Amino acid sequence: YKKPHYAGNRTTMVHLFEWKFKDVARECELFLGPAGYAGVQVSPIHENVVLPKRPWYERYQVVSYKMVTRSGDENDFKDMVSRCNAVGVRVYVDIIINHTTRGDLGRVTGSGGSSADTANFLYPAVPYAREDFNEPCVIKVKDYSDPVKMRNCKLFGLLDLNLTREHVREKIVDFLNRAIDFGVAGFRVDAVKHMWPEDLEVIYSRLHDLKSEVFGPNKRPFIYQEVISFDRDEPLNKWQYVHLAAITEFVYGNILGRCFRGWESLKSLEHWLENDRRLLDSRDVLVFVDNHDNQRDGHGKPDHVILTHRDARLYKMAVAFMLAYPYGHPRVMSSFAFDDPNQGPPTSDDDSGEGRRAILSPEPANKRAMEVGADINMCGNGWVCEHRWRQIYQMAEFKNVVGDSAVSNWWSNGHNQIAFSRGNLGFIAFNGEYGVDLKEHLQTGMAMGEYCDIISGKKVRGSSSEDGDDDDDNDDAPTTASSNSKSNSMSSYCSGKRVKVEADGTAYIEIFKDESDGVLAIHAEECD
Ligand code: LM2
Ligand code: CA
Repeated sequence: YKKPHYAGNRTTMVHLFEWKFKDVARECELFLGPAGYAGVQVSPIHENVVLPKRPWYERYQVVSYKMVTRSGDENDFKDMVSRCNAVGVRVYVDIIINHTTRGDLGRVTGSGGSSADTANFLYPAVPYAREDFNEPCVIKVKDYSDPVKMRNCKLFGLLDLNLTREHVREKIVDFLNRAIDFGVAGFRVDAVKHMWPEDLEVIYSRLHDLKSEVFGPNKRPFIYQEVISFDRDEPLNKWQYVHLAAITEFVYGNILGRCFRGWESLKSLEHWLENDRRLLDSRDVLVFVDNHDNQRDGHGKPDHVILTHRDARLYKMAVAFMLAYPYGHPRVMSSFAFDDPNQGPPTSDDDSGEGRRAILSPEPANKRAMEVGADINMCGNGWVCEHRWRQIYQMAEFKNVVGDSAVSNWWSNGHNQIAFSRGNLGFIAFNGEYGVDLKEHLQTGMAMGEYCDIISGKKVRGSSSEDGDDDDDNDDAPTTASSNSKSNSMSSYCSGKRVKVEADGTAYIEIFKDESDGVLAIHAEECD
């Protein structure tokens, strides 16, 4: 359950938080696939309670396992999964199996029109009734060390399912297997600390193999369990679940936040990830700089450690580090902007139904204009789309190119300027000093040649909209950024800094203190 089953050399997934499935499908074809992203995590797909003002978190309150949400219905979901798979982008679903809705909501209606009587534990569309839930009790802060209360009481007042019951297990497993049979590659499991490992083990073991037409025979789903856990001495911790499947590693974003905010030196990153005993093994974890929860916790708090798109310059540096240094399976966050941390996505704020779509409105006349090479950042309407930032998507490509080559040629100025290579395939340098330039001759480990920095710019290849478009409409698969030999042969230039690597592998590297980005990166596929 720890393999993500990415296609080809791909390595990085994106969380398209609250996107509509129609938009996700289009994003797979027009951007994620061509950019070399490996996967997409989508918001929960089961029917949820409809709450006043439509906060984002209503999707964490389950009414039934009908696949109808504001992201779309079952057909939209199914269509999205096959279209993303067709362009080599895998789909992972956020699943809420610990609970249903709050119990004090009375009679409610779900996003698919089903009703529930929460006071009486009745969810006829599943169906669930009183006996499917644990005895009501509420988890208080002081209970965080009590395994029984943590697993059997209500988290935030959310009615707690009794996962030891065969009926409950069946309903959950059927739901997950429907998603697997549509072609998803795995799941993010919500609130894992609040469930017994033994129950999860039974549920995972009953899942179907992944769809063999897409993944080949006998492949198990990728499962990454959300366990917010920082240390071994916590009574409930990630070591109690890591034998089952992968874990979302929350220590990681804290470390990168501390270092890139300057609370610790960047130099200390040289051995930190190998030596910190709070971290799980690289093969066991999903890593991220921020997620949909902790990007909200820090709202308005200047001492918050987690970096988000709001601290754009530092954020891009931290994400670049995540994608350059080999540790875990990285996930890039793609957010919508908010003033109120409860506020729902731009999609939900108008009653016309469509809402403000993330991108691509109006429909581009020429699909090819949307391709990576065009460097068009089309997101708007309140959608941040970090995954489309050049510095981020080109680092996802960097990670694909360097593969599993080792870290070498580590350099630092003793403080906050660092650099390292990934074999002879990639090299990256960071200037995390305030008010100090980085100007150094450094060993890049790379072959002689002139490289184009993928942070300050990109290799611009002959404009795709002008190449006499006879693009065959039957050919839906977009050309990928690295295999587009047609445009490689056309005139191309580097829109960013050039880095000249000498015969001995050294290069003169400059990152000035006032540059918009404090990082520079080159890899073997962006070379003249
Ligand atoms: C998670 N992981 O374990 C999700 O990542 C997190 O986003 C979910 O909480 C949580 N578990 C439950 O699935 C979110 C949100 C909560 C929200 C719940 C339920 O972060 O704030 O709780 O979804 O919708 C909200 C209110 C909370 C209130 C609760 C019950 O924010 O104040 O509790 O509803 O009304 C009194
Ligand atoms: Ca529970």
